[in-house]
Amino acid sequence: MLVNFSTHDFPEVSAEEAASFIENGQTVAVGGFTAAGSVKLVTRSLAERALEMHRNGQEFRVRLLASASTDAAVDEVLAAAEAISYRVPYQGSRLLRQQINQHCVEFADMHLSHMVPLLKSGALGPIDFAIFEAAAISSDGRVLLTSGIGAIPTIARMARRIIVELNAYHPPDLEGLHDIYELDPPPRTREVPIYRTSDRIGSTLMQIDPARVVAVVRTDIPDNPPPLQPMDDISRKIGENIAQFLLSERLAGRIPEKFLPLQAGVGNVSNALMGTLCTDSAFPPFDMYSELLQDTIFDGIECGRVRFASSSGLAVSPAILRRIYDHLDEYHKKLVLRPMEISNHPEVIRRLGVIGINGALEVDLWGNVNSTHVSGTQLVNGIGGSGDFSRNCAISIFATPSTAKNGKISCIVPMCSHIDHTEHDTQIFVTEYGVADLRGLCPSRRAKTIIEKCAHPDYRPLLYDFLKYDKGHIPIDIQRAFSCCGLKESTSLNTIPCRSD
Ligand code: 0RQ
Repeated sequence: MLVNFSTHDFPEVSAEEAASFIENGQTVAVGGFTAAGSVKLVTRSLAERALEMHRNGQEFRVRLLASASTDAAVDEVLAAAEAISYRVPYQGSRLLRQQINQHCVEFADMHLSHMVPLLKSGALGPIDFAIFEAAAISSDGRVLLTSGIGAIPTIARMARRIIVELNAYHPPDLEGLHDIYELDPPPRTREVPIYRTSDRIGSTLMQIDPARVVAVVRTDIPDNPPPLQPMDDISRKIGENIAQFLLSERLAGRIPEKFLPLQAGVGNVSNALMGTLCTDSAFPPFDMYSELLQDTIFDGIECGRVRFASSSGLAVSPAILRRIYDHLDEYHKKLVLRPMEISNHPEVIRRLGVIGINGALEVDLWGNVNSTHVSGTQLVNGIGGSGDFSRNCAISIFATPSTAKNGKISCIVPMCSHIDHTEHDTQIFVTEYGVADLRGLCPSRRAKTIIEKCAHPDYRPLLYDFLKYDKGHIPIDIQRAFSCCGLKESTSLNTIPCRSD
């Protein structure tokens, strides 16, 4: 067990004092992965400091680096104080999204697997402060991390100064759950020796330079991710369609008897469909090799359907996190938390033959996917790790309801208004209507298959109409795809009213 933290080892200060060290224009890198293990206190004080300085007519904004989305206490609170000038690589806050879409905050949308290599290369600039959460820290700089890891090992090593939120909510017997491993930069990068989901290759504690710890702030606040919607009929049907498809792949010998590890993306649909896979009695037990784990996976672990889960964060509700912490003895055998450099590493995803299941805003007839920008312009969250998995996994699935906004928008469109995942990186599409398996199909066959298997019946005639054009390998009338029905604002089928309303 880690040597207990002693107040004599590091300067123990209030959140206000810690925030007062940070200057306008500095680069602050925060730890955690989604709300899991996110910073919760110092950023609130930083926002208050920004507001105070703005009231006095002074500039105060920081460049904010994170691993993924964060607790509301980071993105939402700092955005409300107009204290963010720049942000990478992924976000999930409503307010920050608005500021990004209004050009008030510069945001670079990035594959999560690119974040750590870019940090190490120096391309994102120096880091003035790393702020991250710990369950314990020893005087020689050994750190027990909490429920989310993300890029913490790298930002803690690179930052000039470190602020630690020592959060007593996370129990000391978390020790053993983490597998901390950092890769050397090129050309010295070695292989990542993970051959099974449960392999551990690093250390259970993170080592930092204790001399750079300028503040320790005590807290006892639990993680508090935004609540997910309860499972609805559409998500249940999508989950059933995925389960049936994967079972038929196994029957055909394309998935081994013992199955392949699964990855599941972020959001309501993903949480719901994993709930279906975890409760479908016909579905065999499986492993998760994912970047985050949402609530329903833990029902699967507890009933034995999920054998082992590897992730960079526990993106779960407070009730599920409590359940995990109350049964840590059991979870130590079934769960590992890794840095995002490893959870999202293309080499491991490819080697393990992961089945990737991610969400989409819209999918086009040729197999391109838009996961990030409504109508091609308005950012929702970001690409996150969806591309890391879809591009490198053995079977790539994109799942979406066939329509959005109460049926007023088709999620199957003639051509995506923004493309995150190209036709070359996608294979299988699933909606509540069925499964379109595009592997090995030419563009025309892809288009017919997607309409037939996945589009909402109300939209099928409109979509079939686009197939009348027959010029070129990808036979799409680009002019019409982006300006159909004379709607000047239209960038895709999204804006064509389908029903009488
Ligand atoms: O809007 O929130 O206003 O109701 O988009 O849509 O159907 O609830 O789906 O929560 O599963 O999220 C692609 C955003 C789907 C997610 C996306 C509107 C819809 C709703 C959400 P409201 P749903 P989900 C691992 C991998 C990229 C990152 C990723 C995502 C809102 O899956 O961010 O996968 N993926 N990371 O009404 C206009 C359309 C729409 C639409 C849906 N065609 N046009 N609005 N919506 N389709 C995690 C990490 O990387 C950390």
